[in-house]
Amino acid sequence: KLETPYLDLLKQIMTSGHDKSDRTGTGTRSLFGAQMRFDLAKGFPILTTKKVPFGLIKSELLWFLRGDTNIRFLLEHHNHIWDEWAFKNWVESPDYQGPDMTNFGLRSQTDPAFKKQYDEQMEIFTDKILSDSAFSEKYGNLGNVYGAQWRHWRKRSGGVIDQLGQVIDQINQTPDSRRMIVTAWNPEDVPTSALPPCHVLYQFYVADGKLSLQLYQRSGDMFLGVPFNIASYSLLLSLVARETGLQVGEFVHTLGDAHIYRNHFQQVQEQLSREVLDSPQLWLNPEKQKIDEFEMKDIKLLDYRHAGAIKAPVAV
Ligand code: DHF
Ligand code: TMP
Repeated sequence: KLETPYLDLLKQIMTSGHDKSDRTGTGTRSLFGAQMRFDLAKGFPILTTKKVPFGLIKSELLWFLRGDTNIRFLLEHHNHIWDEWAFKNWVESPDYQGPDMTNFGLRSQTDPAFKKQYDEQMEIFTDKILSDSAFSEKYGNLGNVYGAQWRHWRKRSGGVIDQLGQVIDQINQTPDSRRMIVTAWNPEDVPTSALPPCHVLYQFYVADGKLSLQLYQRSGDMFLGVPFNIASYSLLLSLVARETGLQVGEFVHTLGDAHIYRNHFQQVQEQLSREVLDSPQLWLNPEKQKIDEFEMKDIKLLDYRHAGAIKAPVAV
């Protein structure tokens, strides 16, 4: 089955990972240096052992491809996966006058009274991002995250580089090139970023008429983030293959610190006990050729069967 490398890595971390404290105070079990390979010719590697919300993956990738870094676009698509990181900038700003939100991520998991206040403040915040453009300009922006680095990396001399656009030109013109790289890691921006990039760098490779992509991810939340990352990069690979007229090859996922948060252990056990199903197929509107032309309705999964969602708290 297509998702076996993922399930094997979960097991390996559970049995031989190092117990380690982490920035969020949650605690993890982790391994350093791991690789999973997915042959996209065999299907689309979205997990079947739990429901992975593909709509959220599509809108997040379209957001990156637009070069957008403001959560307003995500909220317009009912996508809340980046809310906490924008909210953090807001509640730490002098303009915020509401109840104290220090350490909201952990406190909202243990203190029901606080969680109520937090949910209220979050709703006020996201409503305001949608309704007030001046506010969203200031507090909806996550800084120079993926979209900015991929599509308009700032040059020292002024002007910008469209890294992804340039790499697509290279795939078309010099497919044997070993330099087809897009990097999101900009050391100058790391200190001011809401969350320094987790998926740091990716490289394309062409052989036998097939396009492959390898991602280097410095830090992987195996239960929550990584299933999204696998689907998201597999979709990116499929879109770039469409634009360049190549078949899809492999998605190679290389991880630095691959970890399972302690408060996800139970969910992981549940997931590993489930039956693995056949993966779905990806459908891309045949009338669309360029990555910038795709909209939500042009991207679909055919026959996505899964064993149902498993909820887990995200460490902020
Ligand atoms: N921080 C941490 N600690 N882990 C992450 O995976 C992570 N991911 C980020 C930003 N910061 C992060 C961006 N991607 C979810 C998935 C991906 C993601 C952020 C959040 C998530 O919560 N997924 C839930 C359901 C989401 C929903 O239905 O709204 C899931 O069950 O997959
Ligand atoms: P860190 O910056 O301290 O490594 O924390 C980031 C956390 O978010 C870490 O658990 C990895 C996780 N993460 C993913 O797994 N995938 C993602 O796409 C993102 C943005 C974060």
